[in-house]
Amino acid sequence: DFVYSAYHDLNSIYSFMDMLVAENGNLVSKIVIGKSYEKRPLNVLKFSTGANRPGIWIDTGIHSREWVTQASGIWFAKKIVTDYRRDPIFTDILNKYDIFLEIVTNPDGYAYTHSSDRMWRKTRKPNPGSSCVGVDPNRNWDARFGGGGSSNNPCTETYRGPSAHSESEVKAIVDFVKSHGKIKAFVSIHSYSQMLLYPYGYTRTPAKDQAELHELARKAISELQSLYNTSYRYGSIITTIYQASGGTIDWTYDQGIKYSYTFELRDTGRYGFILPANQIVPTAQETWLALMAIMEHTKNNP
Ligand code: 0X9
Ligand code: ZN
Repeated sequence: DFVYSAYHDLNSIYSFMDMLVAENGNLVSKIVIGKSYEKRPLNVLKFSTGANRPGIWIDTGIHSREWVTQASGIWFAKKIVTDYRRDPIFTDILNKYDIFLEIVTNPDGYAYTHSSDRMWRKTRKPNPGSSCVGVDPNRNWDARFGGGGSSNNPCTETYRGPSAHSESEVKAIVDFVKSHGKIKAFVSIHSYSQMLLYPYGYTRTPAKDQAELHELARKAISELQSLYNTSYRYGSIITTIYQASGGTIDWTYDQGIKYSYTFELRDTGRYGFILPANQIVPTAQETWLALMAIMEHTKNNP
């Protein structure tokens, strides 16, 4: 049986997905939305109970070293198949919305964190004219691409890449979101810092839905804190963490997806990216409560 309280390599996570689909075929399917630079499949789990539904998107692991996020994504997948038809509030959500979950959003980077460098963050595409490898996939989106809080130097951790959507891992999500056309909430999960963030990262100009996004963030983190008393900060990216241009949720928000959020999961720096495995399940459990608040609000405000 799959061990949720341990970290797993890429093959093990991909096997988990196939197992989940094999055991819950009427609820879960696997969609391949593209290929990584190193030709790995970009797998998305689709949880669906009917045709033509609007969608809720969740991604984990776009930064490969943030291992508690992929591990939490696995736990969410299991939680979804467990709670459907058991938890009435969740059942109502999944009777109205499809959920799309990309657990390993940067598979080349994730494989590299196991094989070579546990602290690898970026993609693994070589940069012509540089010996430094990779692009920051959270600076690569067409949301004031090239603006403040992103770098044009391939040797930095925030290198934005040669052009917006240059990374196939990013472009695959862009194409998916555009072709789906009915994604109503988009949650991109990082670690660490214990924050729940909403747009914008590229400007201090408040998002037009700032008041609603702020109030929902407050509600979501209050649910999160209720389980293990973990405290979170919340607010816009630029006012709460730092300026970051070309980020995922600034792009999704500007595409019209109002409920666009980014989490920074545990901890606040004691262990940082190397969070002990005994914190995986509690982190996932508390985060799920915040996700439920966001999904329920999305459902109630169509
Ligand atoms: O710098 C980042 O990309 C994020 N922090 S992390 O330590 N996970 O790398 C924060 C950026 C805020 N998120 C978005 N701009 N979407
Ligand atoms: Zn990150």
